[in-house]
Amino acid sequence: MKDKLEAIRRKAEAELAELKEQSQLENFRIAVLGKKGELTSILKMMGSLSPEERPVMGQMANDVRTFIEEKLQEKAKEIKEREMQKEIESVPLFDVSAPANLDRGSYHPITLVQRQCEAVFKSMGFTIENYSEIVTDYECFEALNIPKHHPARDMQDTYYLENGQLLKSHTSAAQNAIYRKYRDSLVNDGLPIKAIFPGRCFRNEATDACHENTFFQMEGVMVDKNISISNLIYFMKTMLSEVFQKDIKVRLRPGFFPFVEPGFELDISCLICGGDGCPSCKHSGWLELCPCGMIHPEVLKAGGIDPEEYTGFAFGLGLTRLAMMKYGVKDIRDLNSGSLKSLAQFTDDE
Ligand code: FA5
Repeated sequence: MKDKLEAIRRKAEAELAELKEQSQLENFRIAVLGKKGELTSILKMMGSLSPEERPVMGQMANDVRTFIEEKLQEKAKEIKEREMQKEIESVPLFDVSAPANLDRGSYHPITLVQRQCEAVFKSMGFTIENYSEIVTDYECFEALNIPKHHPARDMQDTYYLENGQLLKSHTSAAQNAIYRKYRDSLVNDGLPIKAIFPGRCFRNEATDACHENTFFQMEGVMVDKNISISNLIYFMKTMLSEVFQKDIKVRLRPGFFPFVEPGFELDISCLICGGDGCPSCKHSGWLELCPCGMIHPEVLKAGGIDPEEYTGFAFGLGLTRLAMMKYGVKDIRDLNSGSLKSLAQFTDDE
């Protein structure tokens, strides 16, 4: 039995050295350590040993198991690091020193991702709406279940005009108008409301590598009978995989916004650092990209829609941050810099 255990240890070590993908590791674990695995089969023979031999062999079998488990963990770490490195290398980093073609104009990276997102949502039956940058307090806050003096207003300080209007702090400010525009076709003709509305937003806040005082968001809403969170997740995933043309790691965590219930934060793994942490993701490895949730009944009511009969989801995608991730722009402020030399690097994209 001692020889068999030693043979399993050596064979496992040699096989592990050859493995290259995560999926192969799981197959290996099952084949060696699983219920019907090689090591487990040997352990089943323990009963036939003499009482003196049993503890010695038991100890040896445990040592072999621990050895294989440790090697397996080392291998998993090595494969993960290699995959991350590959992912980082696949993102073309924004190189400010690269020679630029200034003979002809180019689309701004935000325009490029906005168009991509619009094309994806259009193909899924969404209409594209345009909305003013100057809005009323009612549109930006009150209609969204954020009354005067609500603490949620502190997160979205913006710039006010003398007549009491303001520069919109988020694209959600258009929600009420969209519900009112389409409520009749929803109620009378049974057509779902499916709309996206990209736009420039403004916030009176300090800037850093991932915050600007002027940035773009793209709001999306869908309202109909029986809309659920699964619909929301489906649309978000489809959009991200189309924009990045590959699988992107996302996580959903609870988030609070007075205009949705329940509310979520959808984060994507930072593509600048591959999830290790850098100034672009505030050293967390994740970038807050798209808060979302089920539209609050009060918000539907404010839009003239009966929340007893209809439900819906809403999301507020950070378009500027999406452009950063897509084009490997490390500092959000480069996007508003107006530097033709930097922006012209994207000329060939369209
Ligand atoms: C909102 O603005 C909500 N209106 C989003 C929403 C819509 C929630 C519908 C639920 C339903 P938030 O303040 O977190 O949420 O901003 C949304 C996204 O905009 C952020 O994830 C981020 O990607 C982007 N963003 C926010 N502030 C800035 C900023 N200062 N600079 C650049 N991007 C920003």
